[in-house]
Amino acid sequence: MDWTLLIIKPDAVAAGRIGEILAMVTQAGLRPMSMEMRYLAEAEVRAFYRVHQGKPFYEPLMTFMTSGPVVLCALTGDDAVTALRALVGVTDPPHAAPGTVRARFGTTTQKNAVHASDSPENGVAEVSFFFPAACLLPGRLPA
Ligand code: FUP
Repeated sequence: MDWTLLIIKPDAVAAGRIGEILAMVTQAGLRPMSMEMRYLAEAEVRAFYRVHQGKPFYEPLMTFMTSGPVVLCALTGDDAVTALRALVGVTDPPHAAPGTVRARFGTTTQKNAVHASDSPENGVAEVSFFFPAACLLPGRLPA
């Protein structure tokens, strides 16, 4: 069983898409284990996206990700990482397959509606970044 982190980004929250996105996620068999809606602090966003530091889109991404509330959602399921990435579609919404979350609700590479972990290792790391293991009972994170 994988863990994966879904973030419904400020653009999709502002557009009123939380319910539709969560419906797609649960209908795909993914199981939400912990969820929180709030603004992210700039320091959190900087740490979360640290692998992209120095890239031209990094500073604009900080501004965007702190521009409004997000929904953080820890998901589990068999092959949850692969299942969520398939449901979400590729990074650039115009290139995302029809029916995917980003095709339906994203607009640009930056305002692409959601984040989804890209590997099982990153899934555990990203869920742990936002949620203490105690919030995830009974499906505790692997040690
Ligand atoms: P993804 O794994 O699909 O979220 O995409 P990446 O890890 O490549 O990108 C990380 C974040 O940077 C995404 F939120 C989108 C943003 N980004 C840009 O804003 N501009 C770019 O040219 C590439 C990525």
